Amino acid sequence: MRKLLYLSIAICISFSACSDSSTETEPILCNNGYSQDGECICDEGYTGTTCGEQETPDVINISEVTVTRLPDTTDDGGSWDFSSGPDIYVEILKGDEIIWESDTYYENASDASDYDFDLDIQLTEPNEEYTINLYDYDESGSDFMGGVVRTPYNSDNEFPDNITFDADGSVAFEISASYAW
Ligand SMILES: [Ca+2]
Ligand SMILES: [Ca+2]
Repeated sequence: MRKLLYLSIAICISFSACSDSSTETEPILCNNGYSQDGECICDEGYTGTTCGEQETPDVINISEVTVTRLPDTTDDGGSWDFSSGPDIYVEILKGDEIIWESDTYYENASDASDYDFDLDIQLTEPNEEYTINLYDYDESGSDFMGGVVRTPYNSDNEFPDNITFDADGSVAFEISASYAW
C-alpha cells in the first residue's frame, strides 16, 4: 500500500500533472480572430466574446458583375435579334433608381458562356434589396431579358468574395464583392 502511494506522488512530480498549472491563462477558442491574454482579438468584420458574430459592413464594394445564365430565346421561342443572338448589357438598381449601367455590350451572347462586366461601385445599404437586370441592346430600343432581386448581405454569410444573384429564373449573375466597415 505504501509503495503505491510513493508511486503516485512520483508520477505527480515527474509529470507535474497534479501541480496547479491551471492558474496560467487558458487559451480560448476564437472563431474569427486570435487569443491574447485570455481575450479574443477579432478579425475585421467580427465581434463578440469569441468573435462569432458578424458586423454589418457599411458598404459592399463591387468590382465585377458576371452574367452566368441568360435566355437564348425570347419567351415565345423567337430569337432576340432578327438573325442573331442578343447583345447583352447589365443594369444595377436600388429600387427604381439605376445606380450603374454598363456602357459596353457583348454582341450575340449565348447561354454557353459567362460574360464579365467591370465596374467600381458601392452598395451602401447591404441589408436592403438590389436588382440586377439584363438587356438586349438595340438601337431602336433595348429589350428586357430578365432580372434578379436580392439582399446582398446576411449576418451569417461569412463575407463571400462572390455573391450570387439567382432566383432560378431565366437570368443569373454573380458579383465580385469586398467589404468595408
Ligand atoms: Ca445580335
Ligand atoms: Ca440586339
